[in-house]
Amino acid sequence: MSAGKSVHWRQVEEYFEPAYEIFQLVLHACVNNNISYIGLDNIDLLQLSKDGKYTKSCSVKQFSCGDNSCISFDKICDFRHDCLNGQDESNITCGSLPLGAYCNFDSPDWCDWHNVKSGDFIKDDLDWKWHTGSTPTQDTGPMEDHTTGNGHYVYMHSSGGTFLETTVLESPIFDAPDEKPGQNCQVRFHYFMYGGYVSKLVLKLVPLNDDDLKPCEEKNRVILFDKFKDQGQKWHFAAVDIKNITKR
Ligand SMILES: [Ca+2]
Ligand SMILES: [Ca+2]
Repeated sequence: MSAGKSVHWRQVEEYFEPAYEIFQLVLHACVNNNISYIGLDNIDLLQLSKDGKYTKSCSVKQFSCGDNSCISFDKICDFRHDCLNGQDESNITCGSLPLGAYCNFDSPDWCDWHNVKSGDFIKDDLDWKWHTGSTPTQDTGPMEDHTTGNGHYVYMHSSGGTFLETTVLESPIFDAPDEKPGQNCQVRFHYFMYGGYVSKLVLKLVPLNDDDLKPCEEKNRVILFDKFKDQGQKWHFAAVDIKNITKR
């Protein structure tokens, strides 16, 4: 480009109505001499929504935030605002989830998760505690919850107890998703394991008897996740697929 001419990017918007269900777009570029350049960047394909506004067309594996942006489905209802407008965590998007399936231990408190007492198939010596701020014993537990830093979380305290003490936190009963076999569920959570006495954290799937909803025996429970020993003084993220649970 010769001196004195301004050089800048231009934004172009073209409107069209595709006549086919499957289509491509091609951009042909020609330059008329050897000192011309054409650059391309930030190509966006939008679609006309029912309210007459152009919105971003997201892929089948993406969630539309409704503001011309898309996020992956695994960022929906994970307590983080990935859409600028917060649509991924809104009541419209997450409000239909069953209590206990979207739980930050802030509102409502335990979301139907509860402490278990020792029973036929379970040994339970201690209790989970609902808490905010740092744990009572200095330098062992979280300093704050993972959601906002000001909210609640639950913890169990293992130091000072007898060897191999156990405490169990149990979810409410969930219905299997009404989807095709092979489309797995996933459970995601944050955990904090710090301190010399912490030994083990295990997440299990407990199939229930169809007739009386009694939990199955220990041998038929499925270990989805397990972690041993000190994992450092920080919250960790876990995402675990739950396979082969669908309505019959
Ligand atoms: Ca999110
Ligand atoms: Ca929380």
